[in-house]
Amino acid sequence: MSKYSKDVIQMLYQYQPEYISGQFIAEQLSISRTAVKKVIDQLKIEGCKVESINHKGHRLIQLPEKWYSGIVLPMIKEQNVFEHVEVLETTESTQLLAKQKLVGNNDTFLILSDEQTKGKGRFNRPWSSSKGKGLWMSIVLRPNVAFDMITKFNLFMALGIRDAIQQFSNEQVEVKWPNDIYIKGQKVCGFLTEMVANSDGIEAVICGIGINMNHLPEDFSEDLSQKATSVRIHASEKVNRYYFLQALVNHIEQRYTQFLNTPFSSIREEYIAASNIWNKQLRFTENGKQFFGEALDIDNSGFLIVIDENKEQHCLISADIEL
Ligand code: BT5
Repeated sequence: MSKYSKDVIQMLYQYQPEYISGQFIAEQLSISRTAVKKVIDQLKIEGCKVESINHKGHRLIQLPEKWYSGIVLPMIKEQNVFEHVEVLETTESTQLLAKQKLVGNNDTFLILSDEQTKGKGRFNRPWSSSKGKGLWMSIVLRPNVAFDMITKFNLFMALGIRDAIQQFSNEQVEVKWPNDIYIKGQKVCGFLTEMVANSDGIEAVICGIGINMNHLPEDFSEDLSQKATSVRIHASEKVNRYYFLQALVNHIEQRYTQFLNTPFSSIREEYIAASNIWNKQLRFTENGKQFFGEALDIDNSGFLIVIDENKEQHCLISADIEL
């Protein structure tokens, strides 16, 4: 990728649907018109829909499929949640990178990668993050709250992610307490929340979100094919990842504000209604121990109340649940 492609695509994005001349781009970036033409030709080869008309100039007629930081940055900056954004073609894990990048500063930021080579779920389980198909990202926020608020944060994020997916899905999108989002019994998204805290409270919350976006059933590996789904499978058409990202950041911002200002009890009913764990026999794994039971309720603190086969009640803060 040319070192100017970020700037050129950013200008095309910011001026769309207007045309901008090669001369104007060249002047703004202090490069030659030939250099501008080269960059635009390259963007077209990469699949960007840029229309070029003599004496009018160039315009972006459709948001591309590929991630370009020149588009993600201005799009996300409009929403005021993150101070900076990093867009990568590939990385081991955005979560790992976010944890490295939060040290020594107090910034809020978002890291997005087109592919992860070592994506991780909870308890270090692998998270499949193939190139070009999904939304693999980590966000770092700095809520000025006590560290036991992390559970509550997770619950609000679940609804934010659910809201965004619901905007694109024709089927009902459900939350599987505490960390998964499902459509029709299959996992469309997994997320995890980690934190850095000291005795004064939380220094940073790192939330890693993995959403299967444009996968078709055959794109999943054999072990995932029965249990995973994508937004595309339940949407009317292929999902443009930029529009989805914009919606997601918007919903995250709303739920984050709600998290900072209201107790969990204010969304408890909504959370319960969005959950897919009621009235079924479930297998729970908590701290390595397994038992079968039924979920009864989620209390005002966000704990899951469960009754096991021996009629004993459990109050769970986190667990693995198999439907
Ligand atoms: C999660 O873990 O569901 C949290 C996943 C978080 C992934 C994001 S992507 C961006 C950021 N960077 C990272 O490295 N991670 C975060 P858990 O509840 O442990 O679920 C993991 C299990 O889900 C695996 O054991 C598989 O069975 C299944 N799985 C793996 N990849 C999947 C996929 N793409 N779609 C659906 N299920 C998947």
